[in-house]
Amino acid sequence: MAILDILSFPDPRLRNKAKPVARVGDAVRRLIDDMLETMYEAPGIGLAATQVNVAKRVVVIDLSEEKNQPLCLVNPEILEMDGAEQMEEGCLSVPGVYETVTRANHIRLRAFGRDGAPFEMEADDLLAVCIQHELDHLEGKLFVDYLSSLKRQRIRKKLEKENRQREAPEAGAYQVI
Ligand code: GNR
Ligand code: NI
Repeated sequence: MAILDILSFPDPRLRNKAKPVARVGDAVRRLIDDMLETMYEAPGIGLAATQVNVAKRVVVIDLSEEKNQPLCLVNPEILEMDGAEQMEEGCLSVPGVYETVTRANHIRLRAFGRDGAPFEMEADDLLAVCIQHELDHLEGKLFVDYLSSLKRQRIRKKLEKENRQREAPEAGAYQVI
């Protein structure tokens, strides 16, 4: 298992469109396990492969308090969406930013699991929102795309500065990690 690096907005690699997984073999299972470890460590309630710079249609989610109910979605497809709900969203790729987004509050979904078996499920509220947020990542879409361009521009400037700081800390300035 390994903790993977999470890309930060506005990294252009977050705009890559993920490709379907042909077969759930050892490499995909390893990716899923590394993504789960990375998500739990962050911590977050979901993670899409796009965020760790892997262009495959793989998502992990865990909404449980105890972080012991992982949900793995390979090649997920939304079959139905219903209703609307506003929720404050955050994203591990847009750290420190929380904004309200409107999404469907009920969905039906088909996907393959970690065992490679297909399944269908229904999801409501936070789980439905989280699944839509993760599926957007697989399309190269971020929750900030639902905000006004002015807000997005402000967020971009703030994170560009933070990303620069993180990549090249000023000479003489100790970085506490
Ligand atoms: O940890 C996360 N919390 C969250 C809260 C509201 C709506 C969506 C999310 S997903 C996010 C983790 C993440 O960035 N997944 O891509
Ligand atoms: Ni996200």
